[in-house]
Amino acid sequence: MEIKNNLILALDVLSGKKAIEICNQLTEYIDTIKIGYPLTLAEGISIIGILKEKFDFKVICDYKVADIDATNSKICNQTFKAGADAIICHGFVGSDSVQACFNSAKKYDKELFLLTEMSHPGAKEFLQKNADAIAQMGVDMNIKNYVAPATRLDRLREIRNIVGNDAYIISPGVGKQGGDAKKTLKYANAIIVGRSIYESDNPKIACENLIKTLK
Ligand code: 3DU
Repeated sequence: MEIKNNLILALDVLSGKKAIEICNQLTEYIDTIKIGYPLTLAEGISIIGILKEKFDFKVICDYKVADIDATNSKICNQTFKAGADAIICHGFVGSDSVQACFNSAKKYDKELFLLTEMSHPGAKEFLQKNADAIAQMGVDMNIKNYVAPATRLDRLREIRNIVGNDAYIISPGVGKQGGDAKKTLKYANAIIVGRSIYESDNPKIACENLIKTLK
């Protein structure tokens, strides 16, 4: 996936109006957004098509799909039918569940991102212990796209080592969660940034300043 400025906007606002208002200010800098349950539950799945039509952005749906294979297929199919360019699934559920998501992405000619380790402190309790194995499972399955944390660069580096340089890693946790944008991009292909842009008094300036730090 080609991502402008290697920056994905996480748009966890709670109304379509607010989402559009923020996107309007950022079209110069951003061509890819990530939406998740906050905006989708507030507005319905049609928000994907609405944003795509208005902005021609790539939309990654962070639905962290984590169910049995049959249910995962339905979730992914519905998401791609609604216009998503990519979906994020959890890996801890195992290869059959992940394969169902991958098959759906292939059917719609869209992308799947496999979530390895999360960025928050709680990820150390359970997920971290299995993150390397989750990444290796992705490699064995021929998955090309991954999500790995900006908040623990040693872990991000290790996951990069496992998935290899040809894999595409997007990394959340920059800004509000403490991760550094430039350091993260040593190992990740793109950073995911939410609150430090959309909660800012001036999202355009916040975005512009962040991009300057990447140079
Ligand atoms: O912390 P921020 O506001 O910059 O947003 C980060 C986004 O990335 C947010 O949508 C969150 O749900 C998502 N995310 C993580 O923060 C950490 C993960 O491991 C995976 C997704």
